[in-house]
Amino acid sequence: MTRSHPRTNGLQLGAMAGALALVLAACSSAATPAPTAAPTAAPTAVPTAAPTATPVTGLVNLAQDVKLGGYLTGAQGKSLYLWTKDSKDKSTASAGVIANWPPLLVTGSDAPTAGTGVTGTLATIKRDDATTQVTYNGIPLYYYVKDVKAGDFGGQALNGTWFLLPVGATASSGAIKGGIAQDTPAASPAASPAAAANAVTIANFAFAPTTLKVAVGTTVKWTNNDSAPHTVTANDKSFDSKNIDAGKTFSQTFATAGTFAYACTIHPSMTATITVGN
Ligand SMILES: [Cu+2]
Repeated sequence: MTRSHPRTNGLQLGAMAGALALVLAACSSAATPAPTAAPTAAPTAVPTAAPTATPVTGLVNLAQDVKLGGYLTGAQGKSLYLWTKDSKDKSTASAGVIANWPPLLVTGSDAPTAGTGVTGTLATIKRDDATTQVTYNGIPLYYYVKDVKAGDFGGQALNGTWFLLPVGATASSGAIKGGIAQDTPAASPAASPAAAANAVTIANFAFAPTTLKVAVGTTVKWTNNDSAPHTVTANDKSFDSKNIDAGKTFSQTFATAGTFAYACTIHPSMTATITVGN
């Protein structure tokens, strides 16, 4: 029993501690300020991609597309094009044209620079507006205004006059040659083997034949012989193949009479018509 005292004291201390705890608890619960929402880190202005220090003007590089192969690119990997209406070392693109097809320019005394894999001759020509345009093997180079990033080549085969350039494209005797799919003339109907009456071939960024007349109920079959994908898309949206990859086909049965104009959504200059009659 000699330990009863300390034990009693212990209980008393315990009770006191308990009371104190209650007071503290009451006190603290009253005093604790409502938790303020942790301040979210003040949004520090995220620096937009810092422009690369002095951009190299007139840098010509090489990009690869699984379908089209290698083609020349300029700033930020954007596609470069030739224009078949130009001639060797001579741009004929007016101000109206270059509004959509900005020339690849260099400024001051800069010389164009070839990136890895770009063999051939880079040089410059003076434009009528006194700017200096880069040429590749004598071919004036342009961007397409609707291409916004690397890998875009919406200008390919546009109007049948603008083409991407592979390494090795040349201008000779004044003529611009060697663009991707430029120099293979569209198969003339006479030269191609008698096509089935319900078949359309897609080659060299064109439909052949461009007009086809079929009976109601006919299934027309398109075959993409190009290395690039194309679509068969009705102007009235009554049919749409979506992308037809290289070597693939698309079939559409025409159950009602009428004339159906269609185009490739990727290359709007590719147009043709199916006439369905009895
Ligand atoms: Cu197309």
